[in-house]
Formats: sequence, structure tokens, C-alpha cells
Amino acid sequence: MNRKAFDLKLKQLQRQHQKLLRRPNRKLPNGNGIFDRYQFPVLTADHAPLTWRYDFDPATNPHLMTRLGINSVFNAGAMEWQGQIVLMARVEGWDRKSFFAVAQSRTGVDRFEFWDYPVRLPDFEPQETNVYDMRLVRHEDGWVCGLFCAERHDDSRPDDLSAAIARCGIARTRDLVAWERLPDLKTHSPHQRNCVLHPEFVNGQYAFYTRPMTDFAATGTGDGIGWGLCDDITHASIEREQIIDPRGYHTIKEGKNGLGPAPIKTKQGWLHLAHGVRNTAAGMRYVLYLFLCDLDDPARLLKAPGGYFLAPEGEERVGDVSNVVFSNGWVARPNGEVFIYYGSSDTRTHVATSTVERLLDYVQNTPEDGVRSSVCVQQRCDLIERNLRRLRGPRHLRGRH
Ligand code: BGC
Ligand code: BMA
Repeated sequence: MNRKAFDLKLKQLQRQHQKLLRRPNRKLPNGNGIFDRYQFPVLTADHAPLTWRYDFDPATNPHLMTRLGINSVFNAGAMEWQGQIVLMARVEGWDRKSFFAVAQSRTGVDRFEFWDYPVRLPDFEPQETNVYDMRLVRHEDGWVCGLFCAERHDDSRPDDLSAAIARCGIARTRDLVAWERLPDLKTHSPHQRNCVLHPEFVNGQYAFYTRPMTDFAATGTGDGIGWGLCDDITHASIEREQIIDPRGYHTIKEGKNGLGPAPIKTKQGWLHLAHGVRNTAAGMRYVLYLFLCDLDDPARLLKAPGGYFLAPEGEERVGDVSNVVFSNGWVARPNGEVFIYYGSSDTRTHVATSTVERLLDYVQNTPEDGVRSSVCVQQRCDLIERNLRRLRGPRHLRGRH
């Protein structure tokens, strides 16, 4: 490419990129009343700055090739930051390695722009291979804490290249730029993924949501979402893990489940967003669900609506790991609005919006999982009966069978 063509191509790339970053997003019509989806994902691989991907020097990159490609941007932590929304995205390169990067937006639903550099987490141990799915928490102790999965090969099984160990990495910061890395969380379980820090002290202790598993990724090897306390986050260790939200046969969380972001504190209790996984002939299916825990005793489950809250739809269904939605970030704004950020099929990041009021109505008034088809039919018939009574009056109740 001659110099002129090089400059032209670079300008085109920059123009296209700017157009993408400035693209307004629109709430989709005909939502389900519980939340609203949006027309476009808020972050994709194409949102990654060009400076991360291209070498702009014609001497070293005469064809203006992509040098370090970005594969996907998904599973983002989220928080309000100086009046704006920041996402702590999981960015994955063409080399399959993930890293964290902050993207910022005024609106929370569009125009997310990455900061110049990705997060430079302190390099911890040479065995640590991959990091992903950070939950950001502004803790009562004054720090912004990030809990994430830190993965390494399981060297006790040298012949199996896929054998891995998942640990809960912990890092903290004051500015989202300089991070202090603390020792990984210790629990009795050999694997910990999907750990979340509760934002407040409980009996003067740090409280963690955990997910004990006996296998790295297989479904059915753990008991559910756990809870445990520890005194010192700089040497976090949980002696006693209690299961607060178990899995269940023939539910959306039959295979495994894990907490999403840290819970939202509401007047009615701690509102939780989690993912449930079941095995299918086509692989694992990940959906999101909500539950509510007691304000004074956060390990006590108050309400557990049956079924999923949000499941993959349309383009969300397809990607590197299809049929997956996963969330580790949401933000409740002071006006009651809630932005829910979720990754679809390990490829891109979306937003859905709702309000604390609507989500509380949903968790408090959605019937629990009936567990058996006949109970679920009864739940539905009760609803139909109430509706027919309203529509037709009590005398014409019987309807057509
Ligand atoms: C992947 C994760 C995935 C996990 C369990 C990891 O190697 O990076 O995205 O959740 O395996 O399947
Ligand atoms: C995991 C998660 C996510 C991912 C999902 C599906 O267990 O930690 O990173 O979205 O699997 O691959």
C-alpha cells in the first residue's frame, strides 16, 4: 500500500469506528413489562479502540493489518462512577486470553467508549493464565473491590490440557486505574468461580457469595450459591460456606448456578441477579434469574420467583458459546432506574433497563417454581380464572375447555 492509500484506509477505519461509538441506541418496543431490551449491543469487539488492534506506522505495518485482534467483549462488571456508568468489560483477544477494560458512558445505554488503556492488574503468579468476569463493588470499607475468576492449568493432571483450576481473584482500587492485588480467596472447595463481595460488613466481617464446585466446569458438581464470612480481606479465607440458593432438578438451575453482580439494596431486601445453567443435547444453556434475601440476614432467602428472568433471544443466542446470557454487572441509579448489563453467547454486551420498583414487583409476585408440571398447570389455571372473572364476570366463569 502506498502512503496515500495507507492514510486513506486509516481515515476510513477511524470514521467507521467513530460512527459506531456515537450510534444512538433505542429501547425496543413491546417489552414484557419486567424490563426493556435495546436495539443494539452496548459493547462489541468493534468498540475496542483502533490503537489496541492496529499498528499505525506505515513502516512496520505497510498493509495496515490488524496486529492484535479483539474477539469479543462481554460479561462486564458495572458501577456508577462520577455520575457516569462504567463497565469493567471482559475483553478477549484472538489469542483467547481475556483481560479487563473500562468503558464509560453518560447515558448507560449507548456511546460507551473505552479508556485509552486496558486494566493492568498486578501480575500475580506465573501460573495464572486467564482472568475474567469481574464483579465491581463499592464496599463500605471505602475501596472499590473487584472479584474475578483467575484460571490456571491443573498441573496435577499433566496429560489433560483442558484440566483447569478456577480461583477467586481479589483486587482493589481507588480510581479504577491503579490496582492492588490481594491473595486469592481460600475456601474448602477446589474451585471458585462467580464469587461476589457483599457491599456491606455483616457482623463486622466481610461477606462473600461463593460457588463451591468439585469440578472446574462440569455441571452438577456443586450445591449452589454459597455464603461465608471472613475477618480480613487481605487474607480472605472462608471456613464455613452455607448454601443460600441451591440447584434443583428440572429447573433452570439444574446443572449449576452462580451469582451475577453484587445485590442491590432495597427497602424490601437484597435483590439478586444470578445465572442458572442446564445441560441440553446442544450444550449448556445459561439464563438469568432473580431472587430476594433478607435485609438484616442476607443469607436468608425471602423470595424466589420460578423460571428465568431473561433468556437469550435472537442474535443473543449465537456466538462463541451459543445459548448463553451471563451478567456480572448492574447499576441502580438514585432515581430507581436499573441498568442490567449482560453478555450474550460469550461474544457481546447488552443492556436491559428496568426499575427497582418493577423488579421488586417481579420477585415478590411471580409464583415460585411449581417443581412439577401439574402444579404449574394449577398456577396457570388460577391466573386464567382470575382473568376470566375480570373479563366476563363471575357468572360466566367456566370458559371453554
Ligand atoms: C472460560 C469461561 C468459562 C469457563 C467454564 C473458561 O475457560 O474462559 O468463559 O466460563 O471456562 O466453561
Ligand atoms: C462461565 C462463565 C462465563 C461464561 C460462561 C459460558 O462459567 O464464567 O465467563 O459466559 O461460562 O461460557
